[in-house]
Amino acid sequence: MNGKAYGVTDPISTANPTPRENSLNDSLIQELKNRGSFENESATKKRAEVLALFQKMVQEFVYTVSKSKNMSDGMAKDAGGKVFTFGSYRLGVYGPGSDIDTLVVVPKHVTREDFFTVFEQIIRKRPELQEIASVPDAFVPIIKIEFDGISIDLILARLNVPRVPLDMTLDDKNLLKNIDERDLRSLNGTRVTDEILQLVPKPTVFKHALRCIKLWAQQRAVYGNVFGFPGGVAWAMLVARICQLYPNAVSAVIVEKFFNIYTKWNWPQPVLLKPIEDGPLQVRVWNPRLYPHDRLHRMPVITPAYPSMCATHNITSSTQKVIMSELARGAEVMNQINLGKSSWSALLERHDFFHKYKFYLCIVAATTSSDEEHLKWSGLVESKLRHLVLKLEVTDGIELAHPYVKDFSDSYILGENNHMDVINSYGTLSGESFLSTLQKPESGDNEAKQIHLTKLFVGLELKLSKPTEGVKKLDIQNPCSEFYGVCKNAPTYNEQINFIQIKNVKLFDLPSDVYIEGEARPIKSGKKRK
Ligand code: 3AT
Ligand code: MN
Ligand code: MN
Repeated sequence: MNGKAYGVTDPISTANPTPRENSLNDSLIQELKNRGSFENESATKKRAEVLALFQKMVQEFVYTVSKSKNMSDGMAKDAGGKVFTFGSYRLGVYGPGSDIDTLVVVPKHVTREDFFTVFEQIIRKRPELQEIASVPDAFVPIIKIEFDGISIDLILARLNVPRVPLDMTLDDKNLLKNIDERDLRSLNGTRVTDEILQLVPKPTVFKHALRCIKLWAQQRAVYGNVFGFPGGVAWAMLVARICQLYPNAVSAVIVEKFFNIYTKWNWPQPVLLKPIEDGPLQVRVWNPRLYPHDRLHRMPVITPAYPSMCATHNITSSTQKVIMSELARGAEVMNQINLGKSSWSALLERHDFFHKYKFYLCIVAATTSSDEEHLKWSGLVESKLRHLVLKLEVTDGIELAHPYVKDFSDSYILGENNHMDVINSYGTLSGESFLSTLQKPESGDNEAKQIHLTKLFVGLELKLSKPTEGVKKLDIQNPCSEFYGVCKNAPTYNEQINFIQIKNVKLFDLPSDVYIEGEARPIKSGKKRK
């Protein structure tokens, strides 16, 4: 150890790894490799080259704008401009399919409009450009591109400084003073990931452990902020805290302690990587003593960079139960792995969401217009699903409302069919015979009238009713109509083209596409399945 203390408490153990732990760690890395978690060297080298090229392009951009504002050549060159990264690339946990999340930092005299005109033109001139989509009016304005086979997300932060030199860092919170809210939001991703990496004792140990936990969370369907589960940054902070507590451990041990510690964690005690700091802005910093709203967070995981926020405010009572039961399963499998009775692949086994409930709700969002319109509508419905879960979990007779973390989508040519017939059939096994008579549109097939559909699932666990109460029928009218209301209240909702429906689907009537290749459907039988 280098003597530096990490985190808000002393470490639990500073022990070095044993030979057994080292060999367990080797088998973990091998398992990650087998599952394609790592990208090959040449692809990784290419990412670095593309980023170096973008650094040059950003300097050209700042130079061009500076010159157009009558700066001298020397001043225009000194104005600088710098690219930073965040997301999985910055955290070192990217795989072959990952994008590069890139932050472009520019001095004050370069505007956001310049970004979407001058910089966009510089990108468009490059022969490596394959696709480009700009969304200047998004919450976080963004340019999304495909460049030389790599997806790149580009966002902008304009700082209140005259120059952005190459050795600039973003850790100084005074940089946040007197800047636009969009610039603040854009800076946040890089500031948080940079701090996380500063706050772990051994970055490589952290990265490999995080790869394992991310894979585990995805396989077990507990990954995804919109659905009420931790997202990438939250899982990263959860792993980082364990690294602080065991500064000399190998990744395999970090994973084991991760399950051990979080199954026993005294929630809602927050997970912190360092003490929460004050700062120069008029913004709220997470503080449950001051803000009643913050007291509602069930499993708070707090971002280290000022202004600290809770990255897990979306967790509900149901998703907390699901997360806790997955953590318990993880701890149990880790025990077995330690006894030599199980393997890493068992830890990373796929979830059984579409096998384990008797009743599901299928939420169908449909659009009888363009693909783009449907993307907006289905995205909206998806972002509101948590509200339905929150209403369901306080409904009489419901023990648990478990949202699934992925959507499923299809498009059909409507032809002479009524859109309601399609929507009514969508999302069940019994509806599939009708749907199979419809044609799927070819790409570029824009003329024929199409219907686009997206389905989401919530698994329901019902409360066992007491024998004295008799069988009550479950009434989910209210949560459903409130959910319809929330979705249809959105300014983008258009009743001519947007539709929403919630249906009850029993286990054996679940549609085929929720099962992956090689996964057998649940079969009705008198005998109990395991
Ligand atoms: P991949 O390896 O790229 O799949 P990732 O963790 O890098 O995993 P993303 O590229 O989707 O995931 O996101 C990177 C960060 O960008 C995470 C989050 O801080 C931010 N982000 C992603 N989507 C949104 C969004 N819709 N609005 C605001 N911030 C977002
Ligand atoms: Mn990414
Ligand atoms: Mn991205």
